[in-house]
Amino acid sequence: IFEYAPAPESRDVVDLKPSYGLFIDGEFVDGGGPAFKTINPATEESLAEVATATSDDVDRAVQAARKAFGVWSALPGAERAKYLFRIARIIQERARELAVLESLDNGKPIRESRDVDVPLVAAHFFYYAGWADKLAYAGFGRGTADGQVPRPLGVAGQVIPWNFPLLMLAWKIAPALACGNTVVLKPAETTPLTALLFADICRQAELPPGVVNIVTGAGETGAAVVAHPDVNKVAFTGSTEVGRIIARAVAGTGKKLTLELGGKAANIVFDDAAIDQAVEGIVNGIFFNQGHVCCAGSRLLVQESVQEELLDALKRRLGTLRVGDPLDKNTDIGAINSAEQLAKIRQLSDVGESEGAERWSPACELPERGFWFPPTLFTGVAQSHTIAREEIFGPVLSVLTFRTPAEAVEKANNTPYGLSAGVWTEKGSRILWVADRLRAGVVWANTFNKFDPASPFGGYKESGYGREGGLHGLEAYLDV
Ligand code: TXE
Repeated sequence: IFEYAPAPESRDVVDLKPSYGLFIDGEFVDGGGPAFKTINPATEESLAEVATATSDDVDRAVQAARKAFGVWSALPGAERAKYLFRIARIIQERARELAVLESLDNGKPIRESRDVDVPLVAAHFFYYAGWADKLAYAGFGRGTADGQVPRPLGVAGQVIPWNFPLLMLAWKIAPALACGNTVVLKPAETTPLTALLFADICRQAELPPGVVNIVTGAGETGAAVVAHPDVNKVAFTGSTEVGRIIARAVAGTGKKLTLELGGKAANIVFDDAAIDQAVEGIVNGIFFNQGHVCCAGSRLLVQESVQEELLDALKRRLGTLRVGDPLDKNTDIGAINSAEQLAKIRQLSDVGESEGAERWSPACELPERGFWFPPTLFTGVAQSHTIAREEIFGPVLSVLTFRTPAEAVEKANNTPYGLSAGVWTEKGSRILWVADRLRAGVVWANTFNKFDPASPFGGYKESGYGREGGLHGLEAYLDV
């Protein structure tokens, strides 16, 4: 009687339309560019046609946001909070619809979109709703008594990637609105659908028109948002390469900029770690969301004396991972988001082999149609190997070893990135010693990929600058 019979989550909960427009000034409107298809990466079927915003469309969206800024920024914080709380509640009410649509468009397992992405999205709106009426007294100025007043920046242009379409939207939109800014957001071209569903939620919440505008399209649309002279703040999450282009485009314009770029995080396992627990953390670190995670623990640094034991346990665990239908509640690893990303993962894995690392995957059957990649381990990886240096952004783990804590820190920091890291040890003093020396924006101890809206997130070095989340996340959207 305790048998668990998983049923695929039904796509019927989603009311998919054949085509979607842009969301400007509270209305869905046509785009001037050619419509593009967004596909289900698990089946390669087209889900819908989506409009491309031209620079004229982006201009309309920015003008709508500019007009709305006057109204929105003048509202008392408590009034803005009401809208954000309302949005958070509607996200909870429509959680199933959001989770299924996210899994359809992105390929991630429903267990993740349902239990991680969507709850965190709601949590971000609740969290920043709570800040909206407290800014003046929270260190952003102490009201008018001493002349310090926190001010919103104006129109925020936000460009986000495809790996956490809804969550990245929440990280960007919730703090911006709490501070009194208005927004023009461009979702990634392979995952535009949940941003458009979010636009519908804004309408349902009766958010004043123009406060949130969603423009869909590819890189050109994103570039038009970034370049628009009436945009006061740019927030970008995506590749380091595009981050550089945006930093150049914004240089000298007076626009504020935050960048959240790539990563190559080390997950460091010491010989006194609880091995079973570390194995779970390693699996979560690199196979969560198919490894499409900027803070993924893509380099395993294991102390030499426990390497064999750990790798044996890890391989046994990888043998239990289920790869397949993202809507099946039993699935651990879903589809790779696009043909391009799959080609990149394949290419870098081939380079790993040709440079001399040893490749291993458990026996697993992959569906015929769609974009799939098995969980993959590379052992015998040297620091000079491409797969130890470049972000693969897929379910591929590179294993390196170390002997001393100092060597672990040296290797962990030997990367142009600095977004996150993990440490596994039973010694509290060692956690502090290592964490103090790691050049990473987040260090997890005996856990990995833990997120909390109250906790700032962001990188060192080529992983970008600025922080999102928590009190620090508000700084990006305020002047004092
Ligand atoms: O990223 P892009 P891609 C890494 C990851 C991945 C690689 C390439 O390694 O394999 O980047 O992914 C918009 N001006 N990350 O090509 O191009 C684009 O339309 C303004 C890490 O998908 O950076 C999309 O909305 N915008 C990352 C967004 O930028 C432009 C998450 C991101 O796409 C633009 C994603 C331009 N010139 C990929 N060109 C992370 N940090 O989590 C493109 N865009």
